[in-house]
Amino acid sequence: MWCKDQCDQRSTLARGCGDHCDQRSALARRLFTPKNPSSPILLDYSGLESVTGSTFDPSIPTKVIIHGFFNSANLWVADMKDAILKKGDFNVVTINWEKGAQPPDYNQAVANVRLVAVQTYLVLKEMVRAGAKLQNMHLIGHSLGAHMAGNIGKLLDDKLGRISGLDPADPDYQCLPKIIRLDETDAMFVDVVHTNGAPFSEGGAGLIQQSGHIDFYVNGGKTQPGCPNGLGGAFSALFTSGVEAAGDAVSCSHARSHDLYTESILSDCSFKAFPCLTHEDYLSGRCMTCGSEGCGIMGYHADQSQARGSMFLQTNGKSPFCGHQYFVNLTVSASSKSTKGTLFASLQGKEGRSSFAQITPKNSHIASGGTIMAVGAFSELVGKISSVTLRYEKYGGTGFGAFVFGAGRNTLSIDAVRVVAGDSGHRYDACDEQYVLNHKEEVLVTQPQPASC
Ligand SMILES: [Ca+2]
Repeated sequence: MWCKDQCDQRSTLARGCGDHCDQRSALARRLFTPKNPSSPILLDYSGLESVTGSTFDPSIPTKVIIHGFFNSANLWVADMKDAILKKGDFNVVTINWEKGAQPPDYNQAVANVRLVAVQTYLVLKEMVRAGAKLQNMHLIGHSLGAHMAGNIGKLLDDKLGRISGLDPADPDYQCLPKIIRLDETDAMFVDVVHTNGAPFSEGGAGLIQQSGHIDFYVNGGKTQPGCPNGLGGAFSALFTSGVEAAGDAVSCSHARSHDLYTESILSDCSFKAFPCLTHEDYLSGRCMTCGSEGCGIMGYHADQSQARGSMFLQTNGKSPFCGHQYFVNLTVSASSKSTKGTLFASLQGKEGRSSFAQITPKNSHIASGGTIMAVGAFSELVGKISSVTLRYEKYGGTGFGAFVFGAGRNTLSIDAVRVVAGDSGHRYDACDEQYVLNHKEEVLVTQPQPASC
């Protein structure tokens, strides 16, 4: 086992044979700095020289990136490292514990988390001896790596500057004491991004419970748009595209957390998130103001906001994920029969027009006389809204040829449209006429006079 492959932890520390152990276990702490942005220097915990003899600069902040189960520091970790070094002058350490995080033995990987945490802690201590400050250190961990960051923070007496937990792993951690899992006591500021907190039986891999000073529930925090749905989606991928695609399907929502975080580092779009108690409340438009607590900023820039607590935001299903939050409320005509399909909207205003954003889940049930409430992520801010363009795409049904079942209707009629901008609180209403949406046709919704709806 990997744990046994490692030198015994106590004797290792006593002998100071960290380098030797690392070689045997393929564990690597790779240091990148502005002086060596692409050629890593390996750090060990055998003494101060490992740090002082490297390009490590104690006067600039340090970022440590930690991957999770069935992963390595060669994948998204490398992309995040590049984005951070593009952002500014930092020491970036990537922790590669690939061999200890290998499937199928998840429980062994959980045990290894504690071991790698101790070894990483020892390296950070050497950095402090070299003159670095704990408050300038920021650990970013995905899945099991998030809990490892929490363990390291605890070993450093909770004096770390910041931990960002990216969809902290759920299996073996849910409801465990805070000392074992990532929580808000592990650093001076702990921000958590939830993307795959659905139940494990439905393909969820992340914790849904609040774990930081600020928790971001992206698209509700359970599953992500653009990802196959849970285990059903994985089985479907298995039969249609093979084992690798099935693995991607399972991890898609879980992996979205680090994709979002990496995008947030250099994006001009702010990933603004609104304080709210539940996703249902958020989608029903009850939380489109920042209130007294203030709005959060999901991702790398979370520390630029004073907001705390549970925050919600919607994103796009593919990169660029970030969008401006607009609440859209549509009243379906009672004369329009129930159907199944997807609705999109584009906004026009004084400052321009937005691209189309999907405002209902794909192939939703749309009830006759019902209300559709959603928050969409729009790519552009448009200023005061002057019109809205709607597009309806009916569900094509299942089957083929003459044997297609469950398809949506060709037409959907809407009686009223309301849009509320999350950034300004500005409201747009239109309700003077019935808007008839034919399949895939764009319909412009205007209201020449102020609406009384
Ligand atoms: Ca903890």
